Amino acid sequence: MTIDFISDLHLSPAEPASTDAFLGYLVHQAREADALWILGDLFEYWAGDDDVDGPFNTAIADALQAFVTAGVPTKLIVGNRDFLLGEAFTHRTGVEIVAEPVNIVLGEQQCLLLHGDVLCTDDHAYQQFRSMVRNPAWQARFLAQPLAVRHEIAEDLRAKSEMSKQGKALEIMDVNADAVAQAFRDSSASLMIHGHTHRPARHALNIDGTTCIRHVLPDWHGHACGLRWDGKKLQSFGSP
Ligand code: LP5
Ligand code: MN
Repeated sequence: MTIDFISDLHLSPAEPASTDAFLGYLVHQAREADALWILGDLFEYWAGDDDVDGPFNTAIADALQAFVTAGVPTKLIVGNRDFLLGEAFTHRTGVEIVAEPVNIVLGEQQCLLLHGDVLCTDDHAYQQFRSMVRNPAWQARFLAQPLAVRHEIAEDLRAKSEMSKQGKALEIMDVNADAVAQAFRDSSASLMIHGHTHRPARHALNIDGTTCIRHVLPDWHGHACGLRWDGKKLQSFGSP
């Protein structure tokens, strides 16, 4: 059983290299897998499922639909950029959206999958922002606006985010050790895979006397990369 895990592609018309890498990955390397997990931030941002057939998104949706139809089941956990992906996207592409955290079995081990932003509990401003935009009433009000307006708001939020990150210490934008330990305890998993922080690594941790491994996925920046489970072990692919 071969399973690929990818995240943080941040696909957008402004980054054609990542789009090309993703389209190429879906017709070549990913076809060797028996399943694909996308752990959030597939898109730079997602303004709502009614944008799935917009000029840029059509190519991505078509490629995903062809990939799933070719026989590779694909599941997705939403990220902080594309949390508005929903049922219509699933209907269009065949990609199943699953609520985080997800427990899967890899070999003999339980493995916890998540985007990773919930672990960044020291970033109080972000967690407050997250609670606001994950509120269904807030989302309904946002989605009731015309698509062009939503694009403007999303672009504005991206700019605000970039600005606000400049004023934050790097440590607060990483995961909090206690939040990681608690996630391991709550799930009984000994493996964890997440993205979001853009700090690809393999961290070995002692949680209550058990060695637990936290894998952090890389972001794409124009080339396909992630982790592959080959039936026995997890290995990075595509990282420079
Ligand atoms: O994304 P990234 O890597 O730059 O930084 C994240 C956190 N930022 C975000 C914001 C996203 O980048 C923008 C999301 C676009 C989604 C568009 C679709 C739908 C929008 C509305 C849906 C209901 O997630 C950043 C973290 C960083 O990760 C590291 O973990 O620090 O957090 C922030 O920058 C948040 C700020 O600290 C606080 C919020 C500033 C903006 C407040 C404006 C609120 C008004 C909203 C009006 C629409
Ligand atoms: Mn993210």
